[in-house]
Amino acid sequence: MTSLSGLAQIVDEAARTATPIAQLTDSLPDLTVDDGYAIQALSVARRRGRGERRAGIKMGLTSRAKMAQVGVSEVIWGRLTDAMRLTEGAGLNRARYVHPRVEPEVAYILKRPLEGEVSAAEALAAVEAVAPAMEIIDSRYRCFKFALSDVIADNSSSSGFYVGGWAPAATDVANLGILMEVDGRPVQIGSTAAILGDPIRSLVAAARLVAKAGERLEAGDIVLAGGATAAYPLSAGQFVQTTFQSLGRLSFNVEA
Ligand code: OOG
Ligand code: MG
Repeated sequence: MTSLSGLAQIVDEAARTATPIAQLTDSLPDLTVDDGYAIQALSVARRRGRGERRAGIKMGLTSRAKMAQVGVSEVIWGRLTDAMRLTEGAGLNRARYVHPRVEPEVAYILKRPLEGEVSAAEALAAVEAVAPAMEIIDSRYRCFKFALSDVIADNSSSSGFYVGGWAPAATDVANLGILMEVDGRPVQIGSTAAILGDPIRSLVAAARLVAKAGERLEAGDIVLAGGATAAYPLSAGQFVQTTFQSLGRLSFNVEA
């Protein structure tokens, strides 16, 4: 059997070179969720070896819309690096991705570490600020199709993220309207409440899941709470804008 580090090299190279690959479970149907997280950790270690720094974590499949879109119903997580952070106004380079999609999210930034079983109040007390965000997901698997252990191994499809202006941690983000538009046309309408009923629950889940891997959330970490709506496919030439009630608006152009 191919070693976990061999599999980490496969998913990392696919991401680095924007080359689609077969699902790992096609040839390794017994690949477990734990294997998936081990591959993810090894593949992100390769990124660190190339100089990328920890930026935080992303939660995935925290809304029904997202679970239904990809046919996987488990909350998952992945690792964010500084190289994945995109600057508003800088545009998204389509050529760097296999088949990118965008989804509206909420971002938290922490002022204190969080670890293991915490309450929503404890999670909130560790938050420095909250912001509107958009995640660019890009499964490296052909046709964006995967099983649970595949997507986890592929760093839960994470590939980029935009964060808007930070608002005080006390801002109520439990149920804010979201409108995502492409070229002035609404493509997704939703609410932050779609994220586990309240995005703070995603932060609670993040602390628990990351602890299972023997790690913790650190001060300075950004935590993306997960897509509030289904993701929308991107192509060159589009202008994407998302408006979040109370939190504001963020946008980018997709460049060829
Ligand atoms: C998996 C990643 C899910 C989210 O916000 O739910 C995710 C995928 O949809 O490819 O990022
Ligand atoms: Mg996401």
